[in-house]
Amino acid sequence: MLKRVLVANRGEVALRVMAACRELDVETVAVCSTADRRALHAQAADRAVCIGPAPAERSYLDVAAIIEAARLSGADAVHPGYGFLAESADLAEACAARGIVFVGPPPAVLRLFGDKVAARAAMRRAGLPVLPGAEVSVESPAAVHDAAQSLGYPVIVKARGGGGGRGMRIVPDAASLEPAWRTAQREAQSAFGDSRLYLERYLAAARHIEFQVLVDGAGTSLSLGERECTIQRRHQKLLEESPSPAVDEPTRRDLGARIARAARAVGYRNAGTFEFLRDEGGAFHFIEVNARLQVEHPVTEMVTGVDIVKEQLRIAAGQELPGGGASAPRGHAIECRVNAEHPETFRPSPGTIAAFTLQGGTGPGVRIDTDLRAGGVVTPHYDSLVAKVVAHGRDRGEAIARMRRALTMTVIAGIDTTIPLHLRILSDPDFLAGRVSTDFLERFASGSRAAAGLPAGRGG
Ligand code: MV4
Repeated sequence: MLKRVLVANRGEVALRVMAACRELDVETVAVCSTADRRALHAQAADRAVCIGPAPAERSYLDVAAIIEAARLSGADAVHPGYGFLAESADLAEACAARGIVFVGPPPAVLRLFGDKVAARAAMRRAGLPVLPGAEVSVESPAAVHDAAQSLGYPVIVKARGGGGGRGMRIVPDAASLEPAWRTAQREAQSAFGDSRLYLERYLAAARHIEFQVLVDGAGTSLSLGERECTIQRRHQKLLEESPSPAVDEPTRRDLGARIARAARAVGYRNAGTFEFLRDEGGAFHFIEVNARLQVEHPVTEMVTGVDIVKEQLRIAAGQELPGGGASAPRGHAIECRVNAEHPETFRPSPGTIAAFTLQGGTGPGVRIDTDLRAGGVVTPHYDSLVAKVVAHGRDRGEAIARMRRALTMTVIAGIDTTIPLHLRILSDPDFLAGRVSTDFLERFASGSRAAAGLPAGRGG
């Protein structure tokens, strides 16, 4: 096994990785910025190294600082969590050059899936049904128009070096193409340092469904089924569940096996998520790969019983997965992301936690992953996710009932959180019937804004 793992992250995910390390008797090293000296993750590790000032570019995103902290602390592995450097081929390469194990895919795989156009081409060659799109980054306006025309409107413009929905622009018609293209190009340049774009046909009323897979160093894979992640606001997921109400067991087995084959074909190792859109006719279309642990991994853990982070560490240490290939879901799990945000306007709400209770976790089937504590501070410097409440039940109805119990019995005072929004979603008739599509929150939020006397349209 690994001896000492440096956790190159903060917040709840840093604690989650440390929990897996403790179970495996692996020592932990935290890194923190000066803004996080008193953060729980820095105190929960066997030791902590301060790696720079509050801005993430100078701390959690600084590859050289992470490598130096690993060297200083004698860590033999780095787990990047999610976000920050989780999909950084540069970090994975820097680790390899120092003989440090990177807990994630090899650098070449990170580079492949970091380029969304190359990823689409590779996955089509590997036999996955890829959403129709323009595979080449088009330079001239005329060529862009031609590509969009042949795909058929509406189309969507995405950043080739992006992912996760940042820098995306929906284009309803030819007249909107050029302004959308220019805006997306600017956004992509500032967000990813890469202004290259690509086009896809836009699926308006789809469901966002992603498949979790593990692959060990010998190429043995384990398919862990899917997560339904359709309820998103501005491409930030709010609530996820597993299994998806829109996937039956034959589809799960078939797609899971094809994804595992495609992953092996490109030398994939460790944990990965393959994102698909399911259209109204029930067809699945590949869109991208997340080559990392994901925020919503707990719903998969709840229904499969597999500890994904422990498996990541085992795989990184050269251990093999058990055979069997796939794991069918047991019951149903839902995750609500609790963000330090106003539940109607989504304005960030940093501050000091005046009170915090975990009584929502009383009773079976509930898991709360969080770095909150009474007296703790939510800083404005980083992502606003402060807790994940996950509920498991024998079926979707029981999972929903347990989630409502858990959210009602969880008190977070001193900051605004998205808990009230979750409670409303959990009693929405469409949600209860499993009738969700990508326009769910737009419709839902505009209704609730009207009810709250706020103008319709963009929040914030
Ligand atoms: C799309 C799409 C429709 N058509 N791509 C959002 C996150 C990113 N990983 C992929 N996303 C989408 N890509 C095509 N070609 C719909 C989404 C999408 C979405 C879009 C608008 C509002 C809510 C959404 C929720 C999930 C997915």
